[in-house]
Amino acid sequence: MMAFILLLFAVTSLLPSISAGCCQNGWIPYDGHCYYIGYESLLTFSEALFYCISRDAYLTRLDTYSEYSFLRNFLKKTKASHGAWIGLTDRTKEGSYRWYGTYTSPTFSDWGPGQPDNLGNEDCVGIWESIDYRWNDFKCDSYKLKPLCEKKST
Ligand SMILES: [Ca+2]
Ligand SMILES: [Ca+2]
Repeated sequence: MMAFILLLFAVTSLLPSISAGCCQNGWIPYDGHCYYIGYESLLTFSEALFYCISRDAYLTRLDTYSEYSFLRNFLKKTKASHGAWIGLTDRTKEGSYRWYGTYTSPTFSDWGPGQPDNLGNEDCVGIWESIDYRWNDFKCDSYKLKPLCEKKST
């Protein structure tokens, strides 16, 4: 018992040095950032933007493939989300996808088969269960997905 308590103490005292920062309750930590999947909400792209802003966050920008892999696996594992918006859109110029907020081009992509197809003018990107949690372009204002928010950890 004593050994267990000592071990517990050793582990908890190590924690602050392991994690680079802190995330609020319900937020998922990864590599200095915190993520939140609004499982309870089905929103349009614009609504998802506001959903994240109202939580001092932004619609997730996938800067690295490892960040994407982590989130994709998380969505797959929890299965509670059939799809989630990321902050990628070609609303400004058709075919030119940029991250919302920074207007930077993505450094990688993981489109599902045949996507993006801009079917009926689709300009907003989500990670979608039907294509094994890869990317699809959706209609921004008529399709509803869960918001996937991101912020820096504190
Ligand atoms: Ca488009
Ligand atoms: Ca599409």
